[in-house]
Amino acid sequence: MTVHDKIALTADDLQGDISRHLKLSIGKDASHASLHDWRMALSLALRDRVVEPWFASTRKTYDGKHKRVYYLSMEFLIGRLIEDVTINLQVEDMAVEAMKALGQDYYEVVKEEPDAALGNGGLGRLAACFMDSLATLAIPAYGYGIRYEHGLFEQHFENGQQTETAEGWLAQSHVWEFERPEVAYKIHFGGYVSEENGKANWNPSETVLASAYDTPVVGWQAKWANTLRLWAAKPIKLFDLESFNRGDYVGANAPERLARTISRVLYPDDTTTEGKELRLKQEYFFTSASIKDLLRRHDYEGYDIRDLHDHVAIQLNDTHPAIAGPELIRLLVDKHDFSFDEAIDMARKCLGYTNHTLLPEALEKWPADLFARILPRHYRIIEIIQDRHIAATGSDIRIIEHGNVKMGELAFIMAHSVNGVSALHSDLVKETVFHDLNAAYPNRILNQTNGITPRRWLYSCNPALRGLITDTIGTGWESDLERLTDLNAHLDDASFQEAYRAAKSTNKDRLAAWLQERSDVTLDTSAMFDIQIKRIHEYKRQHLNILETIALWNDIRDNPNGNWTPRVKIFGGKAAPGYALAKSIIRLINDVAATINNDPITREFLQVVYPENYNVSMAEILIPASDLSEQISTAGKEASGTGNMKLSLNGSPTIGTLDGANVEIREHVGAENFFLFGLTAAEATEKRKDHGYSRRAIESSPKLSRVLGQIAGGVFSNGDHHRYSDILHNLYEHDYFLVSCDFDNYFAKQREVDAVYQDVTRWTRMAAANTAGMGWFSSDRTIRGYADDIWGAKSVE
Ligand code: B1N
Repeated sequence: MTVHDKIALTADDLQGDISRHLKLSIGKDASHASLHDWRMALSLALRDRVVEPWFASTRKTYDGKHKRVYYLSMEFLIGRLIEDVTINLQVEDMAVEAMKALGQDYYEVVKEEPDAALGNGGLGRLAACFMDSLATLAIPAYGYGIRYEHGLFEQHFENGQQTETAEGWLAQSHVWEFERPEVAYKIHFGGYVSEENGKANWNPSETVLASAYDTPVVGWQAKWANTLRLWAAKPIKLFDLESFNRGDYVGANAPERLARTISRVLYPDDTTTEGKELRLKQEYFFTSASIKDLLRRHDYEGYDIRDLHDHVAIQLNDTHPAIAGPELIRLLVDKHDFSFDEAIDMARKCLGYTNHTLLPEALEKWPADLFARILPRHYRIIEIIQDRHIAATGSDIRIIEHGNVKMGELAFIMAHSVNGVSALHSDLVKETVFHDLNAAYPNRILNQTNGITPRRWLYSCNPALRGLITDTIGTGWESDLERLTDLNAHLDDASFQEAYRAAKSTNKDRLAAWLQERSDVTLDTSAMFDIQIKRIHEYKRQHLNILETIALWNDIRDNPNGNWTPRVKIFGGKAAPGYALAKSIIRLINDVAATINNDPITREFLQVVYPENYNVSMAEILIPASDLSEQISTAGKEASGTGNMKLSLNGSPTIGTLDGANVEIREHVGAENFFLFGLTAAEATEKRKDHGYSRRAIESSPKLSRVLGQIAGGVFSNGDHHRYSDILHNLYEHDYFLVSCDFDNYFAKQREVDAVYQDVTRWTRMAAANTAGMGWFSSDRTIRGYADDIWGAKSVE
């Protein structure tokens, strides 16, 4: 049976469905319909076809008594859904044809869809890729998160400086979701705990309702569909009539305002945490609702609460939902008569914890007084968890220490499995942050190297390369990505190489056209497209890249008739609104771009572009068009990276450090197809002990000294000598991220890149070898790892 039989669809059917939805669901006549109306109608017609596989999956899970995975995440960065669904249903051609028959351009309609930007970066996008793979592998699963009214802010540049405005994806209705007014839980905060007959009784001071919205997530070829259940906060009573009658019209709306702030906005901090009360409330809000929901399902299906672990695996995406442990214990003890030991034991059997970063500013901790005030019962439970942990292991690691509740320690102690997200990162997890807990609980720490879904990050975003791959090795690779190694037999084949270049050039043209339309910038598509796209952060070292760009500019100006390799340096990414140094780096990139792009001497060799508001949809255009992938973080700081995987898979060799998953990418694509530079993690640690290292490194590098002198001299700031004193001061005085120490090595490696790029055959081989070698990085492989090693969950055949 083909996927089309399964979902009973022809282009005619689809056209009929779209027309019907336009009329009956949207209430518009075709002659008056806007692009937005057409998008709604198309989305609804597609959604209809997801419902059958979705119901069937739920039925099979129920009938087969299969274990379910619950993936708890503060962030799900899903992006657009129309293409995702057409591709998984394999109806793209049909959708194009149906829309054409209706006088519409499918691709224009697709572009009208706003990104669901319910995440900051890698952590949120990983959750979205995992949802795709769970559905593709037919593993029964729920994603649980928050239905933020405002996703990640929109970024604008004003005079090169980042400004932010609120994002408003929910201003329009989100057609993919189903509201579930009947699925709602009361979530409590504050108050005090009393005791009655030896039983604790939490008397909260504040209560909101968590109300469910479900989006079906359909897997490859519609074999299976799971649910992404997002919680919206609502008031338990909509309106305070008493206040209203007293004439207090503002006060009458207070319950609503209070409740809605909880799911109002996504915190825009990537790899940092601010100990803010609202954030703690958000975390408890969605975690508690999710735990209550899974317990209700367990009960509804008639299972014994004592068998919970046979039916439920809960994965904590970082520590943000770490309150899941205490919450589950609370419910088992206070509502289901478990003893504390039994409850702790049960919770541990159900819970797994994924660590995503070692950066100290990201390790969540809450002031104990704040925590105890918001969650008094949980605070007490955490003390008990801590006591039992110390008694059982003799460890001197505490969860509550120096007036803080440390969520990493809590998550570690409460989980049966703790994993890092790349081989290097998992080793560092054992050696550093969780060194002592690793000794107390040997073998608890595992590795599960991240992955990406090839459906979105190759098949969907890169039709040109998709076509070539299928022509060369046949189909099947979409859900068995390691089959890409079959491409290895063709790497030296001239006609394959030519077709590979043609695909890349199609994608570069597409990017150029997009940029022209968007910001009237013209790109030289014969130049190397050198791309760094990710959040702006000192550890990711966008400043290393822009400093190297200035040094290259200097060299070209010194010798304009040299054999230069034309390059376009492309940056994309947002800075957290409160991260001043990251914002300075953005401004510097934009200032340097303005100077370099206006230099007639270097114009044919060097261009710098930085399109504003980088997001998932932009990534889908940039990644397939990239020639060179910049993965230049200070070794030991990037837990994994996933953009590195997307770029390499799409035929863009990496210039990078031995950091995160770069290490494994290099092993898979071959060292000869990877441009390695920089200190290793161990060398970086050593270097930092070497007092005054940055000043010495700068002084011994004529190129870097010159560049920093130019910045200080106001070359890129209209003579303003102070504009970048923060960056300069940082580089000279601290340079914790070792930009100065890696600079010369990076510059030299870039010149090697230049030389190889001029050898077209060699470069094409290298790019294609990257595609061929990246199959292992499918998130299908990652999810199999979690399912086997952590969840004990199985694919439903
Ligand atoms: O998680 C990604 C990794 O590929 C990246 O290397 C890593 O930096 C990223 C607090 C985070 N780690 N920590 C966060 C995000 C939001 C927040 O509020 C921390 N993100 C990562 C996937 O494993």
